[in-house]
Amino acid sequence: MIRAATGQSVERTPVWLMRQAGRILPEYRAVRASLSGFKELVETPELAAEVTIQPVDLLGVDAAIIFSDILVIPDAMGLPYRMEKGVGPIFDNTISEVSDVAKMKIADPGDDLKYVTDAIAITKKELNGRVPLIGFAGAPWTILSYMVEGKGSKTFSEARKFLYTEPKGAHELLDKIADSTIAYLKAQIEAGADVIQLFDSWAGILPKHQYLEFGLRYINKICDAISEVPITVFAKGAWFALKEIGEINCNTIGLDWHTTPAMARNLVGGEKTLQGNLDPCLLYASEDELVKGTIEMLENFGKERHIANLGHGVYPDTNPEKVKLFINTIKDYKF
Ligand code: 1CP
Repeated sequence: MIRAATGQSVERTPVWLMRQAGRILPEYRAVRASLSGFKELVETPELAAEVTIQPVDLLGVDAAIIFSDILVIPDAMGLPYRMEKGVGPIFDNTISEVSDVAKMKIADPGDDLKYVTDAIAITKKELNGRVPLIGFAGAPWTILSYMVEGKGSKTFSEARKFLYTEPKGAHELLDKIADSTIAYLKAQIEAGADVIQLFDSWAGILPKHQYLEFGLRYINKICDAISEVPITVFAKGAWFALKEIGEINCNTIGLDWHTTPAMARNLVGGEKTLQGNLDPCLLYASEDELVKGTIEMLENFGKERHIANLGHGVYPDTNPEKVKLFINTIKDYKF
């Protein structure tokens, strides 16, 4: 995976799945059932390490991704979240005006996020070099969305309203999130993360000019600050900004299923690795259709500079056997 990310030759296409830890495995649910909730799992390094390694052992993926959440950053900046069963994350306090932004601090990873770096150190030791470990964070725009909205949303119109009504406050907040994220990612790398991925899950809801101003500007700042390990930018729905994303100081660009490999390659040029992008719903189709679609994806990206993945996180009700078929089809394919 590291060779694919840095443009070196590979014997086959590497594969992992976004949201591979948690969600689909009964073995994950068994660990989770013994605890008070999601937060306890994330904040207990030995258990976070255990569920991080499960997909490596049980599914055979070529990378592990540390079990955590993008929302640990607002938590460390002074906006705690809780995970409500059947609802998702809830913030009891939110950002609604510029004076709220001033109250946010820059996260200190050595203090506020030590549970993540401890989990990374334990995972690295237990993986013992079998596969690389991916560290991650949310991109500033997506993190701002949750801090303003206070929960998930279909439209994130409160967060989008904030960009129009408080543009100066939005920039101040995005800058604080970016600085917190840089410190956090550097701490993850120091603890042992081999690759970093930024998740900009809500990139696609902004018009292009706003995404360049409030989204990519801060992804740029983070990527310019991280040169220790390869970095992947996954900006979901941001097909309209692929050319600009191709100019960022990153190694790999994650793609959702709205983009064809040819379109993406054409827009970003030959210097980046592409990651993705099978429609996660194809895992609900027949085995024959899944194998056919997976091989088509491999052939369309080509052997070099591709890391196979889905176009977004695997859905919780996906049959793990189908996930194994997806992975094994990639591992067995000969170019
Ligand atoms: O009770 C539970 O088990 C909670 C479910 C859960 C899990 C397993 C949440 C709540 N987060 C996670 C783990 C998680 N989240 C990981 C690590 C494990 C892995 O990759 O398998 C990662 C990388 C994330 C990232 C994440 N969290 C994103 C970005 C990726 C994406 O899917 O777009 C986002 C947007 C979140 C926020 C979040 N956390 C959890 C939920 C339900 C949500 C979405 C809230 C919403 O907008 O409705």
